[in-house]
Amino acid sequence: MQKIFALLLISASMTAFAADIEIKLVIENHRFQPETVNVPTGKKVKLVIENRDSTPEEFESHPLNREKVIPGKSTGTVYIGPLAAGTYPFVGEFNEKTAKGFIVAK
Ligand SMILES: [Cu+2]
Repeated sequence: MQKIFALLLISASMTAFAADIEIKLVIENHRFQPETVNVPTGKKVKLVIENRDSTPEEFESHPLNREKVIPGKSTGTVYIGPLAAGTYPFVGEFNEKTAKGFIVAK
């Protein structure tokens, strides 16, 4: 039991140092806010995505090779980068018509 707790502490502190910057996104009414997310090139970025809708959403980006289901009324974390300069689209796969945006690295 104590061993597990120690491992949890270690992984928690590693996570804290894993990203250079943290950016918050909100999902509301099946849309992302903001829809354009500017990030610096060459940095690890932690996206903290709060889903305020009551239904689940899946953050999905093929160019970033990321996919994460965020249940309704909860928050999920997605790590991206370091990125080269460019525009990387993402969608909410469960509501693709409205939930979409871009990560812009520059
Ligand atoms: Cu998917």
